[in-house]
Amino acid sequence: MMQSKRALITGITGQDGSYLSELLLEKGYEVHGIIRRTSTFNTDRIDHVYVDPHSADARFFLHYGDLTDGTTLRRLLEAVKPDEIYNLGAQSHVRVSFDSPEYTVDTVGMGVLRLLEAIRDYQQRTGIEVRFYQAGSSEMFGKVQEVPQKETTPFYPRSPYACAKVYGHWQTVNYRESYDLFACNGILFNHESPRRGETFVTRKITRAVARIVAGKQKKLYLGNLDSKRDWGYAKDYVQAMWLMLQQEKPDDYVVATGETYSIREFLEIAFSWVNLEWKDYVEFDERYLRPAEVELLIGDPSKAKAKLGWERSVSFEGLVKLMVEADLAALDLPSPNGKVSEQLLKDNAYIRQSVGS
Ligand code: NDP
Ligand code: GDR
Repeated sequence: MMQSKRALITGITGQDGSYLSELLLEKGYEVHGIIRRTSTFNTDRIDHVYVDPHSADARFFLHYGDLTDGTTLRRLLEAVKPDEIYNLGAQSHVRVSFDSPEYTVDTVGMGVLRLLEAIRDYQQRTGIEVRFYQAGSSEMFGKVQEVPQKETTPFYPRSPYACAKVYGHWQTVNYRESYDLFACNGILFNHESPRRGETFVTRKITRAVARIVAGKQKKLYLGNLDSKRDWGYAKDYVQAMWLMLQQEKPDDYVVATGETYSIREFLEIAFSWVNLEWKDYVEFDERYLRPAEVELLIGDPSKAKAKLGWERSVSFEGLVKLMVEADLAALDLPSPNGKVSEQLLKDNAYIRQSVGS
């Protein structure tokens, strides 16, 4: 019988980690994830795929570790012996990276180096190839140099987070070229879902819409409404990560929709889906402004389309509605068109738990 492939995922408890786990389990992988020890449970997004590791057919395993702790990363690599590593772990909030720059850079930048060093030693000693995916970001493009942004567009990072991602990007390229590692950078533009963290602007808006409808919230405080983002659906984007590691040669890819919209446009669609006018509810709070802002992101996904055969499956409007509906369903409110799809309820398993608590 063919041995199933083994994957090791950092950031498995995050939005992307949860969708990637589902995808790899569907494909027959044995999935190992690194989680951080926390005083309360932080596994809501993956509880539905968790099975007791004692059961004979268990293919999903969690291990304690941290990207700031290189010794543990090495030990886990030796113990798990993965075919593929997906490095999704990060302090991923851009605004927060201005408040905690050292920690952010240690996790987002140095964390990549720690993993690459561990892989390099492991591969040289055992001769076993470990394929590596680095979760790069459109934030690396930062201040506009070229539109749309593609793989060859120069980086101009505008936050501690983005600077650290640029560092991780170039170390990944450098280890590929220096030590012949199968290492890929995905340069992913914003991707959202019902499992998106509650403090990112899209989820903050869709969650507020549902709470306003439910009478649980009166106002929504936001910062800059003029910035524009290229927003896609997270479930589509984890497919691209996997595809990158299945190619003959390692390479770097932009993953994006090729469309851009402002926060205002997001607000417009989200509120009008429940027949509300966003201007009646949204207030400005300067606390949500950033010392330096990324004004415009729009990606060119043609390389990912041509080489990986990757395409998005959900439009911008479809994404906004899907997120609003999921947040309505989480509060047991009906969808404006009277029914909520089964897939949406499945995606909603996570937010049903977190919203009520
Ligand atoms: P999330 O913020 O939802 O998840 C981040 C994950 O990283 C969580 O599992 C978190 O664990 C974990 N983590 C945080 N700090 C550490 C640490 N020190 N050591 C180990 N793990 C840690 O992010 P997303 O799922 O949205 O994003 C996944 C990756 O893709 C990130 O690297 C992000 O920067 C990058 N990215 C995301 C984009 C997006 O639009 N979503 C776009 C481009 C790149 P815990 O649950 O314990 O906090
Ligand atoms: P971003 O996402 O910074 O693009 O990073 P976020 O949703 O935080 O901000 C998008 C834009 O919205 C503006 N904004 C606000 N943002 C937040 N979070 N909260 C607010 O109240 C608010 N008001 C306005 C921001 O100024 C910004 O212009 C995300 C993260 O997932 C990164 O990890 C990832 O690398 C990039 O996407 C691609």
